[in-house]
Amino acid sequence: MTTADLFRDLSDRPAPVRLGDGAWLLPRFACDRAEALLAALDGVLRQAPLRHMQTPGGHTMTVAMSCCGERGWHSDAAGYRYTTFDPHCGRRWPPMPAVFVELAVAAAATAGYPGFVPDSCLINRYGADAKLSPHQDRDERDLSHPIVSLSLGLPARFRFGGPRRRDRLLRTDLEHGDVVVWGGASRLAYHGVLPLAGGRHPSTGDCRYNLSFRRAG
Ligand code: MD3
Ligand code: FE
Repeated sequence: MTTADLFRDLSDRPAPVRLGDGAWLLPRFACDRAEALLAALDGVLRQAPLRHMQTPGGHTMTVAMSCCGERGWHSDAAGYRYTTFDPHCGRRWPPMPAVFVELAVAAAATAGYPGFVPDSCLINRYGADAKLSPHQDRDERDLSHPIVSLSLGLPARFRFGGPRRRDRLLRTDLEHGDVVVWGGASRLAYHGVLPLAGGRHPSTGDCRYNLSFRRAG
């Protein structure tokens, strides 16, 4: 490796940015693996197609979702829960690709969570105007495990606050290859995504993907 390669590798991966207590943004952490991650994602989505789930309140989510791993997150009129079978087809969720597990384990360790191994990956696809209203993630059995979130494609206007709904929301953009690790006191932070702005990304076209790696069981 030449000095120029070293310099480029360093500047390609800026230092972690602390977003909150226990929450770290790892800018472009996944950029060098993005094409392998997207190829693996394609394989998962052929087995478990994206779908617009129903909220318990009877609304249809604007974000299209699917899952892989031992457990998958599901929402319908009966509520939110993790399942070991895809309700859409009755088969197990597709296995989590090794490149997903490796990315999640490496990001968690970099952010100070060395024991983290995901058993679930929730896949969110944002088309034009898709959004996610502020919410907490608390359907996982043991909330001491962090959540590792990977953004691919078009940028998101992401918002996060504190453990109470009334806590002020801060805004940050999440871009292609960015990884955020949410643990500690930030694990129960309210967070959401503003409607996706239009545009085209060379790797994903007109959409954004978010993959969130969880230890659900
Ligand atoms: C902060 N997804 O799927 S990922 C979700 O961009 C979700 O699709 C968003 O919120 C997305 O539940 C945001 C970032 C994220 C994920 C989990 C968190 C932030 C979090 C859990 C606790 C605090
Ligand atoms: Fe969430």
